[in-house]
Amino acid sequence: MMNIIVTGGAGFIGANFIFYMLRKHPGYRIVCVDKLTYAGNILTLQPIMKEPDFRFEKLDICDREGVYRLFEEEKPDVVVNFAAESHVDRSITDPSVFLQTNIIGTGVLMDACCKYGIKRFHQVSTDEVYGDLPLDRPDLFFTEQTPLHASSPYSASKASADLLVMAYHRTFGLPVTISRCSNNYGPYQFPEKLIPLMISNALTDKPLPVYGDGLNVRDWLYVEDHCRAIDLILHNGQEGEVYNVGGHNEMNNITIVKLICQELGKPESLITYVTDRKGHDRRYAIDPAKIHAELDWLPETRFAEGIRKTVRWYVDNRQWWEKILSGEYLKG
Ligand code: TDX
Repeated sequence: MMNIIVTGGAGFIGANFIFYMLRKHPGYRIVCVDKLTYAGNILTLQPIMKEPDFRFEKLDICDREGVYRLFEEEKPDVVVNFAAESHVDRSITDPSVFLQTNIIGTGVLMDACCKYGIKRFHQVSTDEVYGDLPLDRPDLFFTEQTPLHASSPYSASKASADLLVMAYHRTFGLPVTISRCSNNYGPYQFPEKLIPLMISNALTDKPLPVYGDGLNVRDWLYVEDHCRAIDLILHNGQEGEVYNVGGHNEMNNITIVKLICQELGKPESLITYVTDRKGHDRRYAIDPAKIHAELDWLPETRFAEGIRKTVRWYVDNRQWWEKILSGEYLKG
């Protein structure tokens, strides 16, 4: 039995994690904390809202009083922090909210953990904290020892939070773990990120905006594989450790966009090359050897299968993303 606070649980990975945990561990209690920013969608959680083992609390992780009150009420065993501003392009337009939520918010949560006691604080981080790798060195991968070298205000805020988490471990003995995942994809991803944006645009016959030459490489991870990795880390991971989660599944952007066109039977003439992102990272690639060796984790979903399932989900759940595009989802 565990009582788990999941922050950012109305967002993409957080919601998938909640569904995964409720399925996998009947009897566990999940308390979802979410500020419901543009990226949080309460409609995603509708099917579980009345479950006896689930509670939803609209709350900003920067709201110290609110967070402390919740800890007093719930006395959680574990906190998993998904709450973050996560879109690189938005961090280039306006970095300040990234610093606030991603760094200060993480600090508030850990202060609450120190004050009320916790068995584990898990920070969900990203491979972007390592910066990028060159395209002409396919032999190089990010390991947990790779120095932090963030490129965007977003990744710098996540790297800062990671440093803070390790500092709370060393200074206050907080039992922490960190996972650094590669690019996730799957159901419920907000249609501003590459894959859902391209699917929803293609389905509505809109242009498919590919940045620069489209040759940037990402290491794609099906969201459910990521959820399974976090579950393993919570149960068997070692305190004070960082685990990279990725799957030797590198693809460049243009290949993915063409695959989506093919899958949907849409013409490649929808593809439009647009101005490159500022400071655009060339390649991310994770070496997942540590989590494989220590926790016996490997990704199970091959990209061909995962992308097919994801495209199918967006086709079958059109109203989910149409309500986002129309803004209706913000009304709840
Ligand atoms: O319209 C687009 N056109 C395009 O070519 C968008 C939105 C993206 N891209 C490119 C930029 C990247 O090379 O696609 C690639 C993926 O872009 P994003 O989906 O924005 O993801 P990325 O920048 O790689 O960051 C993601 O992975 C790491 C998440 O957004 C982060 O939150 C996570 O930490």
